[in-house]
Amino acid sequence: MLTLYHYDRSTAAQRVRLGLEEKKIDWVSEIVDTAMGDATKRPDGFHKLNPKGLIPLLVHDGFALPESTLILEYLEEAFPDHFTLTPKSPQDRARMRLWMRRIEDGIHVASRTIGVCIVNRFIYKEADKLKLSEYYAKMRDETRKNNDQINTELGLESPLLKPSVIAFKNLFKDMNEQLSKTPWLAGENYSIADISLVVYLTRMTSFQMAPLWKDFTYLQNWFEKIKARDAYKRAVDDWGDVTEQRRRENGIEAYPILEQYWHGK
Ligand SMILES: N[C@@H](CCC(=O)N[C@@H](CS)C(=O)NCC(=O)O)C(=O)O
Repeated sequence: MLTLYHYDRSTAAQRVRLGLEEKKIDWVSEIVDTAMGDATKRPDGFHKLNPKGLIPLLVHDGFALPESTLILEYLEEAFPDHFTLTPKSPQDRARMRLWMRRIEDGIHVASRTIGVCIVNRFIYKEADKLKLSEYYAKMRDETRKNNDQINTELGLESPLLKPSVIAFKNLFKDMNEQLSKTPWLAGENYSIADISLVVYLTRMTSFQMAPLWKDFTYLQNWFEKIKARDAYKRAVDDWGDVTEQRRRENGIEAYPILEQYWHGK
């Protein structure tokens, strides 16, 4: 029995759903969506399973595991007879892990900054004030809390936004270069590295930022190839994104500033 606590548009949840769908593992869905600034959406005892209070959280036969990239690695090891998403050669495996390391080395935080500056700040401003202060009181990660507060207050003027946009420019450029040499990020095989990073293409595209990487043709072809997979449809498209319209509209408005930041101006 395998349960995933998650919600529709979370990039970290999309990544785990992609792994589950590619591997064709049966799973049960439990929605925990606190992202509108409402901590009451967590079921009782959730913090015992994941002290950070974040999703995704996997519970497999009573074993609770947070952290999306670790969940993907766990699924590889716990379900060895299913479709494999880990290459065989030690070099490709190391390259796969290097790509996944980028997420924890700043990309996930940069993605949150961009999201809060463009969309979540408006959601928080409309949220129930009492609920929002409870939400922040329960947020364990002080850096996340500080960043959220700066980004909510300053939006497109936040000093954290430009470095976040540049972090994506560097990531996408590096991915494009790798993909000019090999069909997948780790090498010859589709792996959890591709799954782990494709969700940021989905997210940044939802802000209508794609013209910024129009010259990264290898990256674009790779994205199209993954989007055409059945698993992507089931893991990403079918779950949708309740904030899709806001992402599109606010993204279009923010574009001129994002473009300046992208070019280091
Ligand atoms: N490092 C964690 C990050 C998890 C994370 O940031 N989860 C976000 C969604 S992408 C979340 O739970 N958001 C709820 C909230 O912000 O209230 C992972 O990879 O699983």
